[in-house]
Amino acid sequence: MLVVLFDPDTLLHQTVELLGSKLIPALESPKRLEAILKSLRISEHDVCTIRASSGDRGEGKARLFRVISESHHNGYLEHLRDVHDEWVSAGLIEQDGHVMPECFWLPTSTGKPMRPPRDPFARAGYYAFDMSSGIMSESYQAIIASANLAYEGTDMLSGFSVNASGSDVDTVLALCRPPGHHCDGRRAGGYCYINNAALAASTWRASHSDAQIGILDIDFHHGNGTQEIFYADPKVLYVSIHGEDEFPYYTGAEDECGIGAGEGANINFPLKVGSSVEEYMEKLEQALQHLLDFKPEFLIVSLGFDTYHSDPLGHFQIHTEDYATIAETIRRKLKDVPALILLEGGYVIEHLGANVLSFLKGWKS
Ligand code: SP5
Ligand code: ZN
Repeated sequence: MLVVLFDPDTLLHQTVELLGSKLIPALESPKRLEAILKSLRISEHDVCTIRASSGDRGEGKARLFRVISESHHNGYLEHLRDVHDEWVSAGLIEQDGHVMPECFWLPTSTGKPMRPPRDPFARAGYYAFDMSSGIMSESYQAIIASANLAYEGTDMLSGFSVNASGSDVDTVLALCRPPGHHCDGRRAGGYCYINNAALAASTWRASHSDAQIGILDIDFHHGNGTQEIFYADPKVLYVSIHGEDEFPYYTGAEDECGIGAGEGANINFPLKVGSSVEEYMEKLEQALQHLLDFKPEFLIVSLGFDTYHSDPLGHFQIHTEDYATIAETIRRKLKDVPALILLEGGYVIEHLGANVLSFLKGWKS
């Protein structure tokens, strides 16, 4: 059985970004989820609504934060929670303003370790790597709601959760926003603040120690954050298909294979801008074979719809019906593995709903 998870608090985050050289409303907007929800409702798909902000304020929440802390620095998490208020108190912005970084941390020859500046203005660039990760008054609430969907979804799949409707749940689609795969645990970027895939892997491990976990990243962009977090980890296989030399520009090459014990457990498939669905499917088959050989007991899919042909941030020739083929191919290859599907990017709002429905149709066929 497939469950779709949603938290209304994820709609609260709505910020700005510097795209090219223009400051605009971020393309990663609440309208994306609203469009997906509308299509799911019309098609009479059940959507299970859960809230991170209500109900369990005790042990459950503490456990969520404990698991987030495994892959995210405490100073970074405190920054996400506090920096907007700090900017308002310092008179840098009004309550409805946005925290944006000015200057980023650079590696130097001084030998000095990275240390967060106390000044909240300077700190914004210490905990970010680009200018598409603004922070507004309700960002943190949405970020935690998004992360909680990954966390609860994983629990459902491991038969752990009080929310589980039964042990026959083998797939969860978590309608996460903001997305996660660009966050490396100490920097926001590419619209991402908490790495939901890393959080899901940690959650699974809490009840299945030593588990082999597979991550398939099919957002148009390379998941630099997920790669970074698991780069030395032999138990997590990260496989990504993404636009070659596209954002985030400095990662995603074929020769990035993991390090130390993790060598071989990171596989990148950069694909030329403008690639056809046939070229895409060829890479997908290869990616899936690697995952199958790894024998994961839990599969995380970082699913982006910015591979869509007319996406403003992606450049592959993929159409709505192709998402059914992609999903069916994944499912056929890894059929008995419980799967958590996490929403990452995808910015053509008018077609997002249809693309999600197409993917779900293929997955269930
Ligand atoms: C989750 C996700 O899909 N994040 C992607 C964020 C991409 N943001 C930067 C895109 C830059 C596109 N190139 C602009 C060139 C302007 N001349
Ligand atoms: Zn993307």
